Order: sequence, then structure tokens, then C-alpha cells
Amino acid sequence: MNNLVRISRDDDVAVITIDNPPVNALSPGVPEGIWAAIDEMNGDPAVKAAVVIGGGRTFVAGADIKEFGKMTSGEKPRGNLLPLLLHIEDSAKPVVMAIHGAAFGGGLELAMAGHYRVASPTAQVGQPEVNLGIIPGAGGTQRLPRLVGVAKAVEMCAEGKPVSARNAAALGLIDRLIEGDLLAGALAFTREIADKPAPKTRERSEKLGTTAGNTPIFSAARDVARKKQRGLKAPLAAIDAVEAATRLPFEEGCEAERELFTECLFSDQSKALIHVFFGEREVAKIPDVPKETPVISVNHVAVVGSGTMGGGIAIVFANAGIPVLLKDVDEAALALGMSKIKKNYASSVQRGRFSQTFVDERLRLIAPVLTYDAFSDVDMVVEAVFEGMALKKSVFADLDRACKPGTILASNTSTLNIDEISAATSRPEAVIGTHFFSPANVMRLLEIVRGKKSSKEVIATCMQLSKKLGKIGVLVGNCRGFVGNRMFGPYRREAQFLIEEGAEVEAVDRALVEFGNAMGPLATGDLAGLDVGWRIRKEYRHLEKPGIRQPFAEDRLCELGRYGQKTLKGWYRYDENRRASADPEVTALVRRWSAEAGIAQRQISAAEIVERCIYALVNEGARILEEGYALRAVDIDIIYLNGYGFPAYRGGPMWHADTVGLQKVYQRICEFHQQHGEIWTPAPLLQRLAEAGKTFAAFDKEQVAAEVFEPANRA
Ligand code: T1G
Repeated sequence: MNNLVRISRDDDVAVITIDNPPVNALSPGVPEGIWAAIDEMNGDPAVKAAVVIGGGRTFVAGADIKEFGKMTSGEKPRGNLLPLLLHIEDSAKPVVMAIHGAAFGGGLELAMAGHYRVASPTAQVGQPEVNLGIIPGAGGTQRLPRLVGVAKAVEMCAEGKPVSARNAAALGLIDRLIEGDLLAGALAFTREIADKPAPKTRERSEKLGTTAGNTPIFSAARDVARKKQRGLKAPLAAIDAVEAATRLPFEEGCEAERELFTECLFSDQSKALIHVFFGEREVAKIPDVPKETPVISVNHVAVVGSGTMGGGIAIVFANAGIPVLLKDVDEAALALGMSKIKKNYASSVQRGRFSQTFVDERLRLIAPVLTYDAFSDVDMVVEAVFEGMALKKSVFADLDRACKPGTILASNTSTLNIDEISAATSRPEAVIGTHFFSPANVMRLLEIVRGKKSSKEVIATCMQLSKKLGKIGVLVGNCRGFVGNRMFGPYRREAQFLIEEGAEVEAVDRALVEFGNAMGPLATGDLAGLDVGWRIRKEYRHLEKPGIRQPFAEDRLCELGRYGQKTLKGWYRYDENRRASADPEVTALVRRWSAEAGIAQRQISAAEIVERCIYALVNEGARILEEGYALRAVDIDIIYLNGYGFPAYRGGPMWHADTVGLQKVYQRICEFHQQHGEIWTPAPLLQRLAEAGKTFAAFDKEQVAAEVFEPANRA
């Protein structure tokens, strides 16, 4: 035995407890401990069966993902769980798997090697490996179809979504749901089956169907994967592996799975997605705001402004079960805001996302108000009024008067100076930015903007609250455009320049979509409204450096009233269903404007389009890191994946640059600097890392090691 796996006895049943906090991952020592426990159980004449259960809050969350990096770097050989699972399955005495919390990946594969499975009703099971760019590698694609049938197994392995214990029981994956004490229930169940023959999952075939019946299932699944998981290799590999289960004997099927698993594991996509897995957890760690920092209880909130963002933010809080006051200036505005919220919920019911009961309960949590009278009871306010400094300052002055001490005053501004806003109050320590992304009730990202005086309690509270709201909170410094929008500027600037230099609108968007982005930069502009950026550019025109080339095309389109989807004309033309089509008038306009500006036209490749736009992100990202407005390169990656539709399988702009190689990226940026001037001055950090043969990932590690986190602030 070892300290990761314990064996005890409950009369004539052995209890094998896996105890490897926090999630009982199958780290080195765990499989070995289970193997030894199975042998001990079989060797003990007083014992007639065993229950395997997880210590702490969960069963087994799968293989230890931290070990994969060591495998792909050759530091250690690939682990192989298969022999252990066969050893359990071939146990002379029955083994019952008792599941609570999560049985994911290798955890479900372990459970399926058992002869029976029981579970708490709140448990979840699943094969989420595709979210890491891999597939089940320990027989999951071979045993699962034997237990739940081919169609469900394909869905679970290709989509990677968890299944509730109740559904798993209905599918035949779980033999009994145990209400109350899981171990007690599992022991009772084990005594019922102890004298019965122990069914081996691998010997079952009744649910494997026929080639004729399965072929349409596999082709439909491949179509869905190509559409819903565009660019991802692992889902297609998972489908191939399940198909192998229907065509080959078990052992050969496992071999086929193993080959596909290894191919995926050594792929760039998997390395990127594993970076994302740990990155989504890393961003929650703020070096100078330790875990034990006291947080403020947020049980009642208010949102000021019931426009698109305000309404969406109110829905976010209501969905999390937090009562919301929604304020606007007059009845008409409030009525419009509430009608949009009701419409939004109605379409969620129509799409089956929420039940009507759930929606009715949520709507009861949203109280429309016209005054600040009830604001004295709230724990937090999110201001979401029009993006103008004067208006924001007057709202914050009102909030300062209306709210009780200790209330968090947050602004949903996407660009304005948080310190300037907080100066309108007597409590700058309570002021912070909470930048939601449109649509606020859909987009997962929450940029939390730290002001010079934002207190650690307020920061810790917002970071924790973001998880409760179903968001990924990323802490950023208070520079213009914060992190996401500040980088988006150069990205969209390059897209416009490429048009002005001769590229077609559709070619620019197509190149970035084929790169993996959810949407191209120009179509994104049309969706958000070209006038939003235009107004901000006009407000900051005085800050533009003389002699520096600025894009003109989008401003000129706005001067013609082409604001995008909202005017059915922008970079594209739109029909009443907002379907886009190319607009030759735009091409003609830009050609004429470029000729007037003396810009030579040329053929531009898709590769250059991608490099110009993506490296513009990377270069600005490196500046932001250097200036300390982002804590880590991975924070930037998580922002871009969850706020800007950057493809997760590329890991984010900074990880992508590491994958390409910073020397190559730096060299290309130097070429652009030659060709296009000062706007492409390489970021000093990028130059340093490239010349040192280092990566942004190494920079993050050095930062952690050196503890040099000094939150920067707007000059
Ligand atoms: N390996 C290593 N560390 C893990 C881990 C894992 N499988 N799962 C979680 N952690 C760490 C995580 O980084 C965090 O660390 C802490 O545990 C708490 O996690 C052979 C090849 C189980 C639903 O994909 O989905 O099996 O930040 O914050 O919100 O075929 O963790 O505290 O230092 O997420 O309560 C497949 C991954 C692996 C499941 C719990 N398994 N985990 O969520 O806590 S591949 C997965 C999760 C595999 C086989 C294949 C979630 C969770 P830190 P957390 P949580």
C-alpha cells in the first residue's frame, strides 16, 4: 500500500480508498497503489468483494494532466493504465466502483473496468479528453460503447461533455444511484452482488450494433464535429477510436485507440489546450492578493443602465441567483431594457437552454427602479451607462452618496480610466472595473480592472464572484483599452491597412477564420458597430502621434453612415436577417481612397494577412506584459480565448507565438517594421526573449519564481 491508496475492511468487503487531493488524479503511485490493493483483496480469504471509492470531494478526475508535459518532452515514458484496468476486470472477486463528484477521463475508464458502478445522484461522469486535444487512452473508447451503445459513446467521447449520474443510470452505465451515504449504500449493493458472476465490460457486445446501423452514426458525428469543433483534430480521432470498437476485437481496438491517443498527445493542439486548462486556473491566482484575503459577501446587487450591456449583466447576476436592482433614467428606457431581457430569456426557453420555471424565478430577481432609493441595501453596483467620462463620474458621485460603506462600485467601461472615475467618489478603494463582453450573459470573459486604490478585498471578491457568475475573471491593469481592447486595436488596424493595400474584405476575414478565429476582424467590427470605435478614435484623436500612419477606411465608411449590421451596411452588406454579403461598393470606395492617399495596391497572401494581424496582437501583448498591465502571458491568452474568439487549440496569441518560435515572430515583425514604420517597432520584451531563445511561457515561470509582480497603473 502507499499513502495515495488505502485499503480497509468492512467485515467481508474490502474498501479501497484513492486519496490524492485535490481531485484524485491518477498520478504516479496511484495506479500502483490500486493494483496492490486489488491483489491484497483477492489474497484475503475473509474478503469476498471490494468497493473502490475516492477520498475527499470526488472519485477520480482522470490521468494526471501535469504528467503529459513530461511525456511529450521525452522526460519520461508514456504511462499506460490499460494493464491495471485488465487486472481489475480479471479480479477473482467482484469490484464495485462507488462514484461521487466527478469520474472523468481515466476516472471513468477505471470505473468501467470495475464489474459494477454505483453513484451519488449529484455525481458526473464523462470523457472530457477532447477538451485537452487528446482522446481517452485507457480503453474508454472501447468499453464505453459496450455499456451505453455506440451513438452515446461517440457523443460523449467526441464532445467531451459530462453526463449526470441520473442520465448515466438511465443509459446503463451506472447500476444503482445511492441516496445519502455513498459508502454505506455501496457496501449494501456489494453484498447483494458478491455471489453473482462478475460481468466484464470488455466481453460485452450486445450494444455494439452492426456496421450498417453504425455507419450513419459515425458520418453524422463527423459532420457535427467538423462544424461545431471546427479545426480540432481530437474529436475526429475519438470517433475513429469508437468506430474501431465496433469493428475490431477488444485488444486490437485498444491498440488502435492507443495509436490515435499518442498522435493527439504529441500534437501542438493538445499542448495548447493543456496550456489553456492550467491557464484558466492560473489566472485566478493574484500574487499580491493571497487566497485567504477576506472577501465581501455579495448577496444583492444593482446595475445602472438597462441598455444592451446593463440588461445582459442583470441576467448574469439573476442566473447566479443574486437579486438585482436595474436602474435607468426614465420609464421608457427601463421598459425597453426589461423587454429586451424578457425577449432574451424567451429565446433561451425556445432553444431549450432554460425551463420556463427557471426563467420565471430569474425574472422575479430583477427589479426595475428609477431612483437610487434602494441602493443603500446592495453589496455591489455595476455601472453600465453610455461610454462618456462626464456621465460616468456623475453616476459614481450619485452612487457614493446612495450606497452604504463597503459597497463595491464597479464600472463596465471598456476603455475609460478607472482612477479618474474613482476620483469622483470618496471611496476609491471600493472602485474597480468589471468589463463584461457582449453579449454579457453569453461571453465567459470578465476583465477585472485594478485601479491604483482598488483594495485587495474588492479585487479578491470580484475574482471569486466571477466564478460564481460562470465567468473567467482575469485581473488587468488600468491602461487605455485595458488588455483585450488595447491589443484589439493594432489587430484591427492591420486588417484595415491590408484592405487599403489591396486585399479584399472577404479575403482578410477568411484568412483569420481559417486560422481558427470564430469571426474575422471586419465582420466583428460590423457586429459590434463600426461607430463605437469611430467615436472613441475621434475622442482620442489628440493623442495620435503626428506622422504615424493611421487607417482611414473604417472612419470613411462611418462618415457615410455605414456602421455595420445596425445600418445593414458596413464592411459588408446585410439582409433583414443580418446575413452578410460582399459589397463591391466598399471595394470601389477603398480603392479610390487608397489611390488618393497614394497607397500602392498589391496581391496579399493569406499567410501575410494572418501574420500581420496576429503578430500585431503578440507585439502589443508583449508591451502590455512588460508594462505590467497583465500579470502573465497566459492571462492574455485566456482573455483572447474567452473574449475575442481566438481558437483554443492554438492556446492564445502568446502561446501561438511560442509555438511558431519567438525568433521567427520577432524577425517577421522586424521586416514589418522595415516596411511599415514605427507602428511595428518590436516590443523590447519580445526582442529580449527572441534573442535569448526563450518563450513567453518561460517568462511567466521566471515571473512566478522571481515574484516580481508589481501591478502597473495608467501614467
Ligand atoms: N490532473 C492534474 N491536475 C488536475 C486534474 C488532472 N486531471 N484535474 C484538476 N487538477 C487540478 C487543477 O489544476 C487545480 O489545481 C486543482 O486540481 C483543482 O481543480 C487516461 C488521458 C475535476 C471538474 O480532463 O475538469 O484521463 O489550480 O480548480 O473547479 O484516458 O478539475 O489548485 O493548482 O478545476 O472543482 C481527463 C480535468 C484527463 C478533468 C474539478 N480529465 N479536471 O473542478 O477544481 S486525461 C479531465 C476537471 C485522461 C485517460 C486520459 C476539474 C474537476 P490548482 P479545479 P474544480
